[in-house]
Amino acid sequence: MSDSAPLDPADASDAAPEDLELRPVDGLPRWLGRRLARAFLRLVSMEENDAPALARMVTPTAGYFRRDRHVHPEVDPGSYRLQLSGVASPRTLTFADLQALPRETRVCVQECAGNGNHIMGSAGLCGQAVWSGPTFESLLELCGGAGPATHFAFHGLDDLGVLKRGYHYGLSLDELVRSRAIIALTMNGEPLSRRHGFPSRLIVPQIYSMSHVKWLAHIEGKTRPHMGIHNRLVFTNKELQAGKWVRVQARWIGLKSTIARCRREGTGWLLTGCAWGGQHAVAAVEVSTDGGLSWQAARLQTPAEYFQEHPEIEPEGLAGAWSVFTYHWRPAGPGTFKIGCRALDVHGALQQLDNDPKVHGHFNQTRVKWRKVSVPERRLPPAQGA
Ligand SMILES: Nc1nc2c(c(=O)[nH]1)N[C@H]1C(S)=C(S)[C@@H](COP(=O)(O)O)O[C@H]1N2
Ligand SMILES: [Mo]
Repeated sequence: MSDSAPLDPADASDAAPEDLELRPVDGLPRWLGRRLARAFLRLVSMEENDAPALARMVTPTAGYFRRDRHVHPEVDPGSYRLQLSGVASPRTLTFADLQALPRETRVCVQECAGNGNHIMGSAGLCGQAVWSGPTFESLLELCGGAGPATHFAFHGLDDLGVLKRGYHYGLSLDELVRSRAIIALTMNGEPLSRRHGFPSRLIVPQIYSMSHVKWLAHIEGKTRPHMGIHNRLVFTNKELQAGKWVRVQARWIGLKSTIARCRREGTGWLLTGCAWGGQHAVAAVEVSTDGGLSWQAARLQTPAEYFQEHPEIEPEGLAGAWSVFTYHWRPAGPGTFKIGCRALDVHGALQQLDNDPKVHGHFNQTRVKWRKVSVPERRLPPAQGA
């Protein structure tokens, strides 16, 4: 079936809404309703993306999800300094120094580690933007290499009051190199906005975004893992390993997908969404419109296909970027349906219906995200000339 089936002429006067609401089956939106859930999330400094924005390859900056601790420092680029310590030759860089360095681009899923957990349900704490800036490795080169450092802590300028320090998160040198981390200076072709970390932030493709430290002030080389509160406690799960439950830190994004939009198309509906995560590229997405009794193949558009006319984006810059999928849905009639999708990666791993039973906690929720959708009665078009 073609991707844009010609519109049924009857649709022009069809009064059915263009988009159908996709209602999460669990979490705050289910218990409180959508608006109260949003207000609650705002109270704890979370703003979700509207679902339809996730049905696209690039999530617009306006409305892009936000997650922090209520504090958004206003940084003067003239007096801004980025300190690099614990490396072979420590340095302090100005904003102009950073801007003068060669840049690379990353098309990168950003996802809060707790996105889509049983409390939030809605799975809007994610997005995919185009980021550019010097690579983390190029900064190390400026400093004569990592020196003794095997791990790095990234410190933000957002003073958190009680904790007396800015937000901070640590990763290993190996993780930063494998993920091709960059110090982003732009988002979707514009300088970073204040809420997303101006003047610079860390971007770590394929690793959950608690590590994407905004308003970056200090990169601290260390000889052992950084065990600040966010590493040690806040973003951790318990995992069953060799018969014992051990605490593990949120890291690599798991295999996921979500249906983000359901809009009228011809005599039926077009479901659109995105699929990402895991350590391997997404190979296929399947959609179920009967609560998992049956699954049908969706049509996938990979980031490589979408960005082929953008030679400035190297293939390595697309690692971990999400694919977008579409599915033409022709429900037999009106009613309420439970719809969901699951991703399959190029090595045959399939997204599961439930979270891994050997993992307890709010993070890395890979289970299929069901949505309820009410398909209206089709109204007959008014008689011609009426
Ligand atoms: N300085 C700083 N960086 C931060 C945070 C923060 O509170 N302070 N929150 C982190 C978390 S938990 C997430 S999910 C992402 C969200 O990035 P965004 O607000 O640009 O969407 O930023 C990360 N970087
Ligand atoms: Mo987060």
